[in-house]
Amino acid sequence: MARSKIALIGAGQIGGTLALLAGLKELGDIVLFDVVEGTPQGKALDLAELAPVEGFDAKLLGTNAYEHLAGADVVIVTAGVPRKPGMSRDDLLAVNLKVMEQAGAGIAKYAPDAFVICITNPLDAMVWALQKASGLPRQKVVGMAGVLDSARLRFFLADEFNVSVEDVTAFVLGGHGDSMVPLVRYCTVAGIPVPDLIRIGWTSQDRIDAIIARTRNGGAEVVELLKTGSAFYAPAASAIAMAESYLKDKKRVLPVAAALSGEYGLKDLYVGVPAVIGARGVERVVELELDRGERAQFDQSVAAVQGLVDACLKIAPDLGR
Ligand code: A3D
Repeated sequence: MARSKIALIGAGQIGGTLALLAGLKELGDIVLFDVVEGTPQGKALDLAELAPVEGFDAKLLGTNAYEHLAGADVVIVTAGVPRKPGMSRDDLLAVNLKVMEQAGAGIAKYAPDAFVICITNPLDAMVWALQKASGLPRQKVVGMAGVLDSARLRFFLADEFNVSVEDVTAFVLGGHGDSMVPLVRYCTVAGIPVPDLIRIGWTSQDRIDAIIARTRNGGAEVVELLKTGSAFYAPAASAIAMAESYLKDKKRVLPVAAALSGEYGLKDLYVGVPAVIGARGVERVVELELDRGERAQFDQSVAAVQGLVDACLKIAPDLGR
């Protein structure tokens, strides 16, 4: 059986880490694409030279040409620019929207059968734009945010309870960042819901509230420490978990930004929801009943996502057609 092919559009901090993890997990051959000359080529060569040490077989190619995406099974998009001083969120949105249009056209031409994972921010709007620009089926284009947000929450909870991260599950809904909706009643330690652990005195509601606030602020906390750039190890690992579930048809249930078609009363919008990721892409969205408070938070999160999509439509009205 031929090896799978994983194409990475954007060979920056996350792109390089994605290539490393895909290699270590032997997910397939890897193409690193970037507009900067030398960066993808240098990273691909460095990683090819790491392969004998780690003992994995993969072809690694660095390129500035979209044609090398040809036949990719998975495409992960991190291309774009981060916010610079003096730049508003909307300025960033306009710049990265153009990048999504280019990436979408490249994917449509060379890798129309791929499963596409978007990581570029502002995530929920960029994945929407990427799907529109590529014209790929909606179940084959997803955004990575929830796996990362819930991994952060899992880490904080494991630390709080002094238990293995493996035994902690966490659950987040909604858009990425400030407006995410963590559902504490669905966070568990070995199947025991966190509210039960509060009741038996393992922690307090105040401490859980502080953990939720820290999770919402998780990206900013890393940015403040790094001073240049944003988190890249955990975001890359999160996208690789999604790619692996698709390539191996694992059917993992992961929180992803998925295109909704009526679920949660929403249409034509990408929002973070739990979904089954298998060989057909997003195979099923889990639609939960939310209580009043959760629904209010979810609606607020959806409104923030809708605002970003509206801003995209103002800049590029054609995407709406
Ligand atoms: P960075 O290291 O700057 O890499 C981005 C790469 O994109 C650079 O190598 C650029 O040269 C390249 N690039 C710019 N324009 C183009 C283009 N038109 N075509 C191809 N490549 C291009 O950033 P990073 O890897 O740290 O982060 C990448 C993106 O992920 C950013 O938008 C971050 O905000 C975002 N991010 C999202 C999350 C989520 O959880 C959603 C987490 C962390 C980062």
